[in-house]
Amino acid sequence: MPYNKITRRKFLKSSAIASSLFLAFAGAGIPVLFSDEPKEQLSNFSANNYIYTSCGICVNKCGVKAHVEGGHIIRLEPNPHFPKSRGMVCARGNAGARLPYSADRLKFPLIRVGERGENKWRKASWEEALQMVGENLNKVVEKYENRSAVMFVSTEGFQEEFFKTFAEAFGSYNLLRHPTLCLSSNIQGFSAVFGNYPDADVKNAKYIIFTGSNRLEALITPDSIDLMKTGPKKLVVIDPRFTKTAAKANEWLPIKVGTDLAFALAMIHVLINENLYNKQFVEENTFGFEELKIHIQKYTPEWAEIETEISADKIRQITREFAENAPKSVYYPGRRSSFSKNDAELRRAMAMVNALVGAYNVEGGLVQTQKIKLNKIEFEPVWYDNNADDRLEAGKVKFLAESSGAWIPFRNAVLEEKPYPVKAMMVYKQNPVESVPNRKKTIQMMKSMDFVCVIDIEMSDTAYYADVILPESTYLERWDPAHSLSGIEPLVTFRQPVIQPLHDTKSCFEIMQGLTKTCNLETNPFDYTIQEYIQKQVEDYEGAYESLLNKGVYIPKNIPSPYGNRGFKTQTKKIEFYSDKYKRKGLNPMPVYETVTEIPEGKFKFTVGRHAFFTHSSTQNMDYLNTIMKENVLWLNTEKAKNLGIKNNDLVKVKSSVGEGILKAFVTQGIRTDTVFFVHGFGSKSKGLTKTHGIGASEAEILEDHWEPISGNALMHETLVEVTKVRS
Ligand SMILES: Nc1nc2c(c(=O)[nH]1)N[C@H]1C(S)=C(S)[C@@H](COP(=O)(O)OP(=O)(O)OC[C@H]3O[C@@H](n4cnc5c(=O)[nH]c(N)nc54)[C@H](O)[C@@H]3O)O[C@H]1N2
Ligand SMILES: Nc1nc2c(c(=O)[nH]1)N[C@H]1C(S)=C(S)[C@@H](COP(=O)(O)OP(=O)(O)OC[C@H]3O[C@@H](n4cnc5c(=O)[nH]c(N)nc54)[C@H](O)[C@@H]3O)O[C@H]1N2
Ligand code: SF4
Ligand SMILES: [Mo]
Repeated sequence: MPYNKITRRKFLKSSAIASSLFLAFAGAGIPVLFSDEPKEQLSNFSANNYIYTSCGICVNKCGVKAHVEGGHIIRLEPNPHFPKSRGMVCARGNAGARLPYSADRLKFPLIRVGERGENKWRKASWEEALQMVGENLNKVVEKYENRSAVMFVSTEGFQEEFFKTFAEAFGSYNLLRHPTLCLSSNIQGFSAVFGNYPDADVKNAKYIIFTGSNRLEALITPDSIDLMKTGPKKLVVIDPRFTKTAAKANEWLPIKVGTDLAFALAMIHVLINENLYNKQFVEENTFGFEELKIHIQKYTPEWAEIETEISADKIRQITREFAENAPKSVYYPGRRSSFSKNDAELRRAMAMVNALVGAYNVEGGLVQTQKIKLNKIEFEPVWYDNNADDRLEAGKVKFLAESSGAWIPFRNAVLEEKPYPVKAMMVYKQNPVESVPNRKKTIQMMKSMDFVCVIDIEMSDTAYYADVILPESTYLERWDPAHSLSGIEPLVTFRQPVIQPLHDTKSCFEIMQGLTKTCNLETNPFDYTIQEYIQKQVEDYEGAYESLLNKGVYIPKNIPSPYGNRGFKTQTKKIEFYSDKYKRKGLNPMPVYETVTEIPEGKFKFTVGRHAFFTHSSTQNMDYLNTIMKENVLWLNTEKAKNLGIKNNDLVKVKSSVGEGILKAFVTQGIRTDTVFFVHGFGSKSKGLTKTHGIGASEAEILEDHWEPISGNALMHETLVEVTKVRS
């Protein structure tokens, strides 16, 4: 067999950290997994009724102070010691207080008894469930003689590192994470130019352009709060939809979907041709300016007007204002960039606009983030006979992030069973049935597996198609490792339980300890308690562990100023307007615009996006949040609605080439005539999500599975749909 057979094993010498640690904890032994003993005493619990931890409802991980009375959560309040969230807990963060008490939680392990997706389960003990997972994973490895026949699926989260460690110890290369559904092309584009993916100094910027960034609904801390509290002198929002951020902007430019690269290239044209760029900065810090100057000549504002439907005069005006306010002006990098086919190149062009005016590593510009380094407990990995080229989708993506994978080409390769079969799936805290475009294909992929295990807190649409479901304790019931949050103001956070687990659930850490045993792994990477792990992580910083326990955060003294040139990690050690690296990969060394496909009469571009009450597909079923919004609705332009005979609240069908959904219409002037939109996370398949099952429509059902080959990112705004009235 050509792929990673368990033939050759090589033991790496563990690093100095690892050996000293293994010595230090040699006496601790493997924690007893299946005892009936109560879990560890909750720290700080008896001392007072406030416990510091961090929110687990979205990627921001805001600091919270849990008010607990008699073992019951009263409220989650903002942690005043936590600068990143600026003293804020959002609606979702507040509603988190109800999460442990949700009736729809997974309360004990479940084993499937009917067909996949038939919703027939039986209750199992942890011993039985973990045993079953171990046996099945080993069976798949034996049958296909390939450890990578098991795929590991997870999204960022504190405990995710234990899941990834387990995957590594297990010996599979096929880890699939969220970035190619989210921001891969953003990271790729900005890093190609700067050598890193910077943050925007929103607090100090005077002029900000948001292009497809909805910061007042798609919350990113501290940006969203800084935008509300201080705000720039001028805010320009480019979005086909009148979002809450657009409502707060000085100008809203409803751009034609997928054409932002034309806008950015025209800005570069104006900056260079009108001599508005920062000559000294460009001379000292950049590479390829002369090539860019020639390359950009064809991209005039008049040309961009035809593509974007934003007037040439407006593009000139915005560019001049941008230059006037520089270097305190920001063409905001944004976060999700799984948009349209030009996206990876758009992000390069946006980086170049910022670079041309010298808005880099200066107050009010883009700033290279800092990160506080934490220790890890290393383990001695068994190196199986495989290598990174054995990733299933290897060779298909030009800049594949091997540790995150690329979802859509990976799924295609599983379905084709090429170059080798992948026949088991372990999922942690990700919901690919709803978060990967083309739901039918994901379900088909899951049905093609010999074995599927999902670790979740509720019966997600992905858990619904599993063989074994392992329930995790919620973020308020468990210890989570320390986590270093990078940014202009970096810090370290963690989680400690604020209440005892309410049901027969375990943390991912405990589950991975259990699977290490039941899979008979050659190595045990979890030979410590979680508190020992956290202490090890922060041991280089005096008082850090105590600070985490007592304040929920640790910030070292003497963090250097974020401003000032710190060099560029590019090939030329300069900001690259021209990329030799791209050229060598057969790509364009400078961004080239590809015209978007026309939208035929009777069709619309389907777009996706955030809502302030919801996190992706995971909070729509939550108490409080579901009360505020019970279903999703289709944003449809007033004029078009009239032509189609559709009125507000009429039931409409949205249909693409891969699927359809039925939901109510929201007739509005706040969206372009050629574009429609609805909020993600409704129309669930799972009957275990009692508030969203069959309510509203699912985006994943309608989205076609387009992707781009530079970063492997999914393209969620390349689907055309038809809208028809079902009934009034
Ligand atoms: N259609 C559509 N697809 C999208 C997007 C979109 O807007 N529309 N957005 C894209 C983006 S930007 C991203 S980042 C991805 C995100 O996509 P995912 O990473 O899949 O995130 P969620 O949809 O929030 O699903 C998270 C899952 O984790 C579970 N969960 C929550 N807390 C815990 C916990 O403590 N432990 C465990 N074990 N499980 C937990 C939830 O119940 C849920 O099933 O989606 C992408 N896909
Ligand atoms: N409340 C809340 N906040 C969140 C999250 C959440 O789930 N809920 N998720 C977090 C995560 S993981 C992410 S990735 C971020 C996402 O943060 P953002 O990327 O800011 O938000 P999105 O809502 O995904 O998409 C942004 C906007 O792009 C617009 N758009 C669509 N097509 C185009 C186009 O062609 N051009 C332009 N200019 N605009 C277009 C959409 O109408 C939408 O308003 O949010 C983060 N914050
Ligand atoms: S933005 Fe809201 S949901 Fe996200 S971590 Fe902060 S409080 Fe929690
Ligand atoms: Mo995301």
